[in-house]
Amino acid sequence: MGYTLAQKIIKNHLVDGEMTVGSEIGLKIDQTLTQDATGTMAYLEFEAMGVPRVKTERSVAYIDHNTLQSGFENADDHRFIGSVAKKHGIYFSRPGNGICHQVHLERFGKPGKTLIGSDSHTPTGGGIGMLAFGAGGLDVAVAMGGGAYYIAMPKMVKVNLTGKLNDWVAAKDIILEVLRRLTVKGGVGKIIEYTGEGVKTLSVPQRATITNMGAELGATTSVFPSDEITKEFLRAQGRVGDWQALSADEDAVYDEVLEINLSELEPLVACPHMPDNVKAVSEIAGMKVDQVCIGSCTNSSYTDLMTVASILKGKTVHPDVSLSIAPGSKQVFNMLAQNGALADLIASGARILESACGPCIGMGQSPNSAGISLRTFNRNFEGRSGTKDAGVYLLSPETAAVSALRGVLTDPTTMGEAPRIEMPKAFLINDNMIVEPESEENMQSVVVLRGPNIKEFPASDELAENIGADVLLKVGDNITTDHIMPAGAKLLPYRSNIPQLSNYCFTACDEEFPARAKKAGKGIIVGGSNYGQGSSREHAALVPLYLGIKAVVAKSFARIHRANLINAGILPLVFKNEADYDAVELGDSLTLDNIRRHVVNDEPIILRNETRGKDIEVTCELSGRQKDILLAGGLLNYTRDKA
Ligand code: MIC
Ligand code: SF4
Repeated sequence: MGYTLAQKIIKNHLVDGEMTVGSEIGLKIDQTLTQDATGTMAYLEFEAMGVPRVKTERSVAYIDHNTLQSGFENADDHRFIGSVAKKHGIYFSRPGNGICHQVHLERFGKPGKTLIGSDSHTPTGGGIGMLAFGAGGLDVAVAMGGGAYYIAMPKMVKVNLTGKLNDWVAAKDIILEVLRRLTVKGGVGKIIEYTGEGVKTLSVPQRATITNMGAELGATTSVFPSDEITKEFLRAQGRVGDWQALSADEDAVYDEVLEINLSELEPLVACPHMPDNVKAVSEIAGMKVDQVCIGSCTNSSYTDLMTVASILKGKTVHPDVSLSIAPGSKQVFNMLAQNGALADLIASGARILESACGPCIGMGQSPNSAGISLRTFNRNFEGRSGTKDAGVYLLSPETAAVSALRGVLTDPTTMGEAPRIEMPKAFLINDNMIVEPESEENMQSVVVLRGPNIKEFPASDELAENIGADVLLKVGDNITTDHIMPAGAKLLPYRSNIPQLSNYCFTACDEEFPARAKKAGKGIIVGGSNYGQGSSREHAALVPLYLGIKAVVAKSFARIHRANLINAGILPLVFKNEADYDAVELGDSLTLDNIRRHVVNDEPIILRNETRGKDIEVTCELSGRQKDILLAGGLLNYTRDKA
């Protein structure tokens, strides 16, 4: 029996466990990346581990999220990350160089290698045949120190692409179609592999759009084969030596197959407030638009922005629309400047932003009250844009650009001839914004620069024998980490200041939660299904830890967040019968007895609702390693104990 592409890469990197679906496997990690919003914490954790120099083939620290710098905090964090990187053997991509995933694809990613990044969209690397995962900062710190990365061996899903995209239909429409069919929890525990004749019609940036947004399926990761198209992309990046051919075996066996005929797709749009709330653009065309934002790690490549420039050329953005454009990298930005396309964008009235995440994470450009914002991004969770009552729609650069001109959501297929943009034979290569680390001999001389905004990492205790605590919050299905620990321009500067962040935990759902938690000193959270979807931010676990949360009981968890809870020493418990979700209410007193013993021996766990006199069965499926981490009170304690 042959292997799928992902199974081949896993097999080459397996250092622990067996490749049976659901069981825990440890993977050797070749490359890591961090961004600044999760990076400060990751590097504090790396320092706490006491490893002098990273042991990976390549580790890169990017600055792309917190670039607004409305106070000293972000600039201090950039300096901290820059100096820590220099000292410990990490390449440093300076602010202005671009969004981590775009730059990593251009300059560092290699087919067949493993990559983990402290950002949920790290699977973008699957566009050039890498096996790339989003992870919490602690997992990235451990990988930098040479430790394995642990996941549950995923199921394999094949998406068989046939046909060819019609004019005006984009890669974004392919992944929106997958989201429409599988939903935001349809990818949990699965790797999505793209195969079939249709793959040959897609460029690397198009493939990367698709693997990037596989994060919204909850998938472990997504991957494309590495073929001649990959080779030409790497050649154009001056890195053809990094190429190798990779594909699944003919007789590979998949757990699930999805057929998509590219010729049958039409422009699609994800409506508020979930990426899987997908409709055809033609269904809701004509809706008045207030804002259009083009960019983000999903759609800010050279070809994306050249397409936009050719649509806008010689025209003016509709008077009622604010259009912002953020190129994904300095390479893209510079190429647009050199070939004149930037002049076309400026002339049309577009507001050009620096190469960074920007509006995608609420760093500026929040829409007006109840505003309708069309974005080429990957997430449209309620409030993420910074305007709570805004309606954010996710769509392709093509649909975004034509709608910006018309002032209403417009089906681009009604616009006549589509622009044709060729992939460049050679990209503009200038790595002057990537700082190399200090040599091993001189690394001791580097002084790490810490600002006053960096506060202690919250301490966690060993898992208690008995837990008694009240339900401090009860929430519904599909709670995102943006609900748990909101981001945006006001809060992102405090990513290294957990005490300050704690005042905003869950305020998107319940303004009173932080005060209630501080008063109680300890508590339990009750959630629905797919709890913790979205971002990889470990702050969504560290802040609850700081607030005394001992356990989260939910119908099901998203992968990265569940791992972050375990890493923080918080119990992720699952209702054995989903209906028991209704048997606990806000304020109920709950007890868990002999929990250490039950966890160690895989015994049934009873959650007793003292208020209602009801016993509820919950489960906590853990690998041996995860048990040890929880017993120790988190991954940091566990790693220290082991050392
Ligand atoms: C996001 O898109 O939500 C982020 C901001 O990039 C996060 C990381 C973070 O919260 O810092 C992610 O996707 O992991
Ligand atoms: Fe940045 Fe947005 Fe991509 Fe997250 S999804 S890495 S905030 S561009």
